[in-house]
Amino acid sequence: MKCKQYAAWLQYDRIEEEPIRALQAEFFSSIAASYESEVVAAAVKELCVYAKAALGTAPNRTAFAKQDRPCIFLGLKNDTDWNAYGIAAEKLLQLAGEGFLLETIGRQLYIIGGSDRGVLYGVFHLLRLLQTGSDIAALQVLEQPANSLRLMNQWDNADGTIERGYAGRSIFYENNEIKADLARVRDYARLLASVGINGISVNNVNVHQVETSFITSEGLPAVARIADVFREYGIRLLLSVNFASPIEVGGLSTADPLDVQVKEWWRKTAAEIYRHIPDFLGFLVKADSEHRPGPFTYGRDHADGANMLGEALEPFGGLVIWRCFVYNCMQDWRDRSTDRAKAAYDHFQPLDGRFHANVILQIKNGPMDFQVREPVSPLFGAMPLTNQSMEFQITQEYTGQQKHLCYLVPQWKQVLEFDTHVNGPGSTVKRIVDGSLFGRPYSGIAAVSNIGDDENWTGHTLAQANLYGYGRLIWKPELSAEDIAGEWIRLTFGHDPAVVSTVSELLMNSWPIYESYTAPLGVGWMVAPNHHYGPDVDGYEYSRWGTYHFADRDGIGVDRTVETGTGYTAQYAEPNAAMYNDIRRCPDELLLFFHHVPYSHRLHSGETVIEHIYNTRFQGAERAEKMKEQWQSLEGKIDSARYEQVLGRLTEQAVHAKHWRDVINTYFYRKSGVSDALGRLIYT
Ligand code: GCV
Repeated sequence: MKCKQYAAWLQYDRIEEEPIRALQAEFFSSIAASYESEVVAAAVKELCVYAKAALGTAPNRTAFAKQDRPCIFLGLKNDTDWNAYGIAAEKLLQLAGEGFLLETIGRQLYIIGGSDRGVLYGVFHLLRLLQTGSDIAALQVLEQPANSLRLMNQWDNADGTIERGYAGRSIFYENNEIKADLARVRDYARLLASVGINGISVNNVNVHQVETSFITSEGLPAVARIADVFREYGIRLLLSVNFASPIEVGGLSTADPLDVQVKEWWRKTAAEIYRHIPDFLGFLVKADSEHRPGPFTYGRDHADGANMLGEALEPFGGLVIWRCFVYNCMQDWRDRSTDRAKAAYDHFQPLDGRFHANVILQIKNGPMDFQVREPVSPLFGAMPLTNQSMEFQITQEYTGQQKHLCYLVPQWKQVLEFDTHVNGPGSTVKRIVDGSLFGRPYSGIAAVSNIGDDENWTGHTLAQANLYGYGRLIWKPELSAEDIAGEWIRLTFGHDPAVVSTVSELLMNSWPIYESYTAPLGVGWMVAPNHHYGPDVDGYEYSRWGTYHFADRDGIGVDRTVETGTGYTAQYAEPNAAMYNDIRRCPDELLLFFHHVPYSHRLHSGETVIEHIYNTRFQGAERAEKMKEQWQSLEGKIDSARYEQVLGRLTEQAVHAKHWRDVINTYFYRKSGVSDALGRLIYT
């Protein structure tokens, strides 16, 4: 029996209200499927798991035929004359691909998918509805996912470590091998499918030696075992590949993308991959970034590199997902003209129109690197002739490493809603990454996973909300962060109103609270080098990474204006360019990202910058302490294992927030010499 932490949001708690349980049990008395496949089998199995746990019943599998008895019917849009069962033709017309229809007619429930994945998503949605209070006798739901690619990126290494992982070791690998027992991977696939994820890359984008050989005939049989497990849940496999593979495992002397032998090597490699994994989704590539090999070595550009791989995968329908996280990581801090934020746009925008149809550029949400606050990357929408996808980071590298609570759905939501204006008003990021703004054939969203082999998957039990929320948001970006939180809480902890409202408040306040005691006003970093946990204001100030705040005795911030700064603001379309460029109109929360200002500069909020720094650090630490107390009010309402686990994390957060407060306040007091107007304790 797996524990509650492990079950995450698939608790399937027994329905206690007798009439509701009896009604659901009636529907669940039999299941009939008009289509058989591995994925439909997973859907049926899920219904049975729910029936056993929540209703205490075991459904009969019956032959698919019209009948008068209560029944759940599963099938594909095109495999049955659904009109004959009473389903309206116009509804079926709206159904496509991975969408689903849930409809109750009398005592029969229909789950119809545009494909077998659609059926599976329909089942998980049904179970979500039943557990959050919907009436099974009155269901009328039609859903289509907004994004066609809904991807998870693992940064797992074959040695069992996870780059930027905060929840234990890899569930995929140990001792440089793929684990013999993939039961936990299957459980992960089930969790991912339950929120609509349909593709996963299973190795770190920094592809080291062992993982480079995953694409060889020796490596592929083991990788195919992972693909087999994910396939059961409709999830297709991607691999991160090493651009220098032709040299490292192919015996060639070059990886030049225009070299005939190199092209041939990749073509043969692609054929070999598809022999082992016929539904392989494609390659994820980090090239010419942070010392990873790439086309620059041969005087070629990113289009040359990506297209060469695109051509190799094309005959098999595979995709190349090429990351835009490309910048100079050997910068000289003395050089004020180079701006890391400009790099992705500078490298990629001029290549618009040159990428093959099966190449997608994967762009991090911000121009720097997953900070607690960044503007949206100006590359979104700046390449109308190119497929673009979003990269979010669920793993909390810069947002408290799953020791601090930081519910990230509100941040992602803000990014997706951002209006780039690239094609006039309404050119939101969500319409760029779902492909609709420019009619792109491939598009979608990926995120770096936050799971490991910790019993609760995510280190901090409440960080499960980020994994859940990511899937739900990218399926339907119209959902609010609060609604997603509410769903997750009910599914995870049940319906006690005190639990629902307290946990919701904790989640919804957590991002602003985390921001309020860490780096201020969008300036970023101020974390300890390498591991990135905890404050070190100058930790990166004189380093080669291009991540500076430029604080001196008079002021702080990065001048990215056109007139006196790096000119980064010009990468945005109007009116965003002018808004960010104008110190009077730049939003407070991003002020220091765009402008270097004196500490006495007055924000729209009415506070000066130094007052804001002190005030928010004091408030942030206090609010972190309060979060712990709020959680303590739930003692006895949540099982002790999860209660204690979260309490431990919130206790650590409260202590650590004070450390952040004091380090930042003292730093700025020492730099500026400005005392706190309210006379609070700042260490000198
Ligand atoms: C996988 C940041 C992280 C690195 C990560 C890199 C990337 O720099 O600190 O660990 O490497 O981003 O996204 O490629």
